Amino acid sequence: MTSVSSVARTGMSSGTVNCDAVVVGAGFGGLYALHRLRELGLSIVGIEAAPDVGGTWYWNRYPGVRCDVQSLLYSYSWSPELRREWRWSERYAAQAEILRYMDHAADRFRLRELIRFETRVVSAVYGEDDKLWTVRTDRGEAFRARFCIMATGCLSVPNTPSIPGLEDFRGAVYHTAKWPHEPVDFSGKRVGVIGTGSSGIQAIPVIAETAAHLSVFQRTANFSMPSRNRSLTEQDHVQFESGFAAYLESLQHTDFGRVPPTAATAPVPSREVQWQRYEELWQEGGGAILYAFPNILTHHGVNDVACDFVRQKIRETVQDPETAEDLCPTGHPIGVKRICVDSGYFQVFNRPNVALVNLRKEPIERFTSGGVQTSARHVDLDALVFATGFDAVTGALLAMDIRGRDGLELKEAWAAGPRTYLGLAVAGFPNLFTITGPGSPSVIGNVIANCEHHVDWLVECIDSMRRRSQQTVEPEEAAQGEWMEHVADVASRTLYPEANSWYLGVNIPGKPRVFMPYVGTGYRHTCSAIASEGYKGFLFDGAAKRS
Ligand code: N01
Repeated sequence: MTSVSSVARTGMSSGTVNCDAVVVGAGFGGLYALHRLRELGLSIVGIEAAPDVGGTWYWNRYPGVRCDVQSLLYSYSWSPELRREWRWSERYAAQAEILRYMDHAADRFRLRELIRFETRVVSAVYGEDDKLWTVRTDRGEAFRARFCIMATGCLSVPNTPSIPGLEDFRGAVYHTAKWPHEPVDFSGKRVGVIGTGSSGIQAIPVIAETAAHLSVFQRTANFSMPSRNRSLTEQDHVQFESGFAAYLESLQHTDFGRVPPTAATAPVPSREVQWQRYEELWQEGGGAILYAFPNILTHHGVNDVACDFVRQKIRETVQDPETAEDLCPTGHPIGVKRICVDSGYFQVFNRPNVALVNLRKEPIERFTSGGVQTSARHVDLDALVFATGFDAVTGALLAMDIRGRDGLELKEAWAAGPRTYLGLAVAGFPNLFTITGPGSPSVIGNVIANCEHHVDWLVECIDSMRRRSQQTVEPEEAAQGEWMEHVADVASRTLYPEANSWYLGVNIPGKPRVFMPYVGTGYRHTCSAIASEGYKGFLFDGAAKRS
């Protein structure tokens, strides 16, 4: 394999740049992949569309944006130095602090020098003759690499729904996932926010503080728990550090965010026992209600009580009874859409300058030059905020023209929905790895821990190939098929498929309805076992049979 310095030599010259690996994306997964692959002695090029590192945290700068996983856990675990040097200030870090952390990590490990910024990958094509990928960018550059690592993120392609008349609207238009870098001043403005997922629920209370009037356009009422965000104390840091080894160990077999093996046989707790536990968790803050009982995401009876509990909290919080009812989620179990964690979301509807527009009662018909026309009335607006989410998990992968063996297009291979082995590799696409790909736990649980695991696994695989002088690796179709069946089977035994969530892709018109994340247990054990059994289900130096 090429040495690091040889890329630097060929590096910036015109024509094709040769390297061992291209890493697409400089978010948490991409940065760690660059670090590990360089440690392995590979020559690597990172390619990132944004002007700087951060991935989704670079783009999502909307008011109120912060992480809904506790900051001490939403951190890299692989570097003791980084852990010692960095002090999170709050229980749930705001976007600016997360970006500072990522900046620091990129500088600390000299990762920026490996990355081409403001460069977007347009295609990646596998060459049968030389067994190399040619990766082309929108700057006209081409990179020839043995390995192609897609660290393109699960939530990186914003979704703006097509609603007639948007071009007529004369006010300012924003999207939470493409927020301007300069401050946006809503004071004195009549603002409309469309969407009440995690982004909308975080943005709405903050926008309400300055806007003259805020209209919240809600299609589906959502479950949200209070964050009870607060400053972290020295004691918090000491306590976390003392439990860190145990935390790392727990990651190996954690059920965090997934359905534990005990779910099927777990007893159904009484309503009183459940209610008491939910009250404790409500007071504690955060999204831990999903782990309160092993069967909360598999058993309707248990889940229903949790839903009742949150609905009661909404009714207790929101003074206007009709608004409270409109804000009560009814059509889906709790937790099967990503649970929201908020700072004063339901309370905001008690403000005189905030109104809920229930789109189930009065759907949007069109935008006009001065606002939004629903089936019942015209809502006058000076500014419009889309908090309408993402083409999640597969959006960024399918936005590139990726072609594997025999010119097979990824779009074609995934026409009926994404297919991977372990969420890490795709049959017919040798040496292409996906970090947090569909079919992996990806966005379920702590995405940084998942990124680290995926990178560690693929780096070990590449290293083992190097030791064996193997040139290509790809999943066998049969192994991939079995894995995808397993992913679907596990999801079907839960309540997850009962909501029209982005986990299923249904928020994007025409996207196949396939449950994308793996919500089973033992994922890490499975990946390790497959590796230690000689990468069972993977084929080295040979073309996999395709059905
Ligand atoms: O997007 P969403 P998001 N007309 O898809 C509505 C992560 N995240 O950006 O539910 C009217 O959840 C849509 O309505 P419905 C987190 O994983 C993390 O909020 O489809 N409304 C919904 O209310 C999260 O899950 C953090 O009926 C329309 C909203 O828009 C993920 O990102 C912070 C519509 C979209 O909600 C996505 O969250 C923020 C239409 N035509 C986000 N189309 C952290 O804290 C869509 N909607 C880590």
